[in-house]
Amino acid sequence: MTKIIDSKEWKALESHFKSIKNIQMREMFNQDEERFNNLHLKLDDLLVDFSKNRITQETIHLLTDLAKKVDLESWRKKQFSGEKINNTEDRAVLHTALRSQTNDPVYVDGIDVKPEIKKTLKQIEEFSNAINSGSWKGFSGKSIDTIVNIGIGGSDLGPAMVCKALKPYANQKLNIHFVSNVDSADLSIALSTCNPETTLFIVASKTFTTQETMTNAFSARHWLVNKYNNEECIKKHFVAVSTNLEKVEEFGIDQENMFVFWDWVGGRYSLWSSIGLSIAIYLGFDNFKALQEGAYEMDEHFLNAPLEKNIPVILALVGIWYINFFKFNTQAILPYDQGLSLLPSYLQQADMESNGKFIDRDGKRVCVETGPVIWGASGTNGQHAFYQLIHQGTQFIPSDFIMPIKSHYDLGEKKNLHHKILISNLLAQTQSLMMGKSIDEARSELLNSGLNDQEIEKLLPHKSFEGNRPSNTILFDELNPKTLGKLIALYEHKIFTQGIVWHINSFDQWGVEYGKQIARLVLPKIQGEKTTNCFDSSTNNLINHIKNKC
Ligand code: G6Q
Repeated sequence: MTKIIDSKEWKALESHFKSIKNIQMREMFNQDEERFNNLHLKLDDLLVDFSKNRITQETIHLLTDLAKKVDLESWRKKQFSGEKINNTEDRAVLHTALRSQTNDPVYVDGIDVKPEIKKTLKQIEEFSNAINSGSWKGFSGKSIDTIVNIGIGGSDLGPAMVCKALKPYANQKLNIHFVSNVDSADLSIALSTCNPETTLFIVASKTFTTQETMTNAFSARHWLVNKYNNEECIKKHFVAVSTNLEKVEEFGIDQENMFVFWDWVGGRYSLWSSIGLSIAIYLGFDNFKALQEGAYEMDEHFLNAPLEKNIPVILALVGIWYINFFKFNTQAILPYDQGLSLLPSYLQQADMESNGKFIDRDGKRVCVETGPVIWGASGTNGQHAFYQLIHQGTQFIPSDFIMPIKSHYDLGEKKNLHHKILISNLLAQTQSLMMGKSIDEARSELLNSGLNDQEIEKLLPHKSFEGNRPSNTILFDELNPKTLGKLIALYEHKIFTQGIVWHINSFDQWGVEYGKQIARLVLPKIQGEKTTNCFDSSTNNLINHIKNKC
């Protein structure tokens, strides 16, 4: 296969890059009144403005040519139809089938997966209804008022993010905790507010072997059994979400309290599966369904919209433009919504675990940069912390600003004041990052503030901003389940598209597996009596130092 960098599409982008790399966005806006109109897209209540990027319409044409060159459209079909595109694990990638709103069959190894999905959804519906109605009773006959989801990575981040984001839709009588860290502080703090008679533990683990999750699950079980002095209590207070029936039974959870999913659901794409049980309970099954419906609408858009008008494709290609041509290898996620404060870490996993790869689908070293470093925090907190570097640092950081137009909350004397302040901050940031402040503008500002010439000259370099700092703005009417579903699916497809352009498998995670493997090598040495000398001298000495202190 020809390397992507040798293709005529890549070369066309390289020469286009040379011609526009120094152009200021503010000039492009001055010269083209239609810039916003031409460089934004809408899908229902979602508006994505990508006009504040260092691109022209020509850039978009050339980038979509690149997407055609790598055959994005047929890869997209392969994914949705159940082909085993996760080639290193020989698995299909079908989180999209989990939220499909049609009865059209999807086959894996000749078997339609839809009936099993439907059956499991029914089980989730019945169970979440039973918890919410109070008909599910704990061992002492009391209803459940607290959910503790024990899981890590893909079995934690998605449900935790969604439950926090959609708290206004939750059953306000339910408390929910997400315990992921093997640090005993995490589980201990959660348990300190739990009543064993009214707490339900969801052990969420695809493999049911993950060290952190299983350690927490066994400790939670020990805590519960200690209170009741009767192992029978497990049946009423523990359920499992997993693909590993044998391990679930070994733990002592009844098969009928197990919610299955399948190897074709990747951990970081699993919130749509039984891993979303905590979501379905906390927000109610109808809201879980609405989340799925929203994602399905984005799936349909991704599958059917032409590449130039396709929101996930455009965001992916603009990302490629920065990573591979400008060499800006980082991306900030900046939600202006407190509920979405976990979105940066959720997307950090989704993107970095999917596209943090230097080996391509054919086992060869990639010839271009791949996944960027993803990070961020909710606005306006970030403004008072790291935005300095975004404005004036030596690195350029393409940033996604994300915000609902209406808030679920209102406070204070003046209606919607908080939210209007939030909105104005977002717009002020994206505008000033793009525009910057020229030396002349800074000078006249300093003059107006009454400084003398000497003081002005001293401050001028510090008070001017070169601007031209790129951002996308993603707005929606309000943060509801459907819209959140759309937003998550948008990023999933963005990640997929970039993976196709880079010719990597976005659906394996050998680095995570490696971490799981090496953790098991060190533990026995920490627990053992003898001095360790089987690793490098740094690791040996650190282990021995720790052992001396224990
Ligand atoms: C996600 C990764 C990883 C995984 C966790 C938990 O795509 O595979 O983050 O979700 O390691 O794994 P288990 O669900 O098997 O416990």
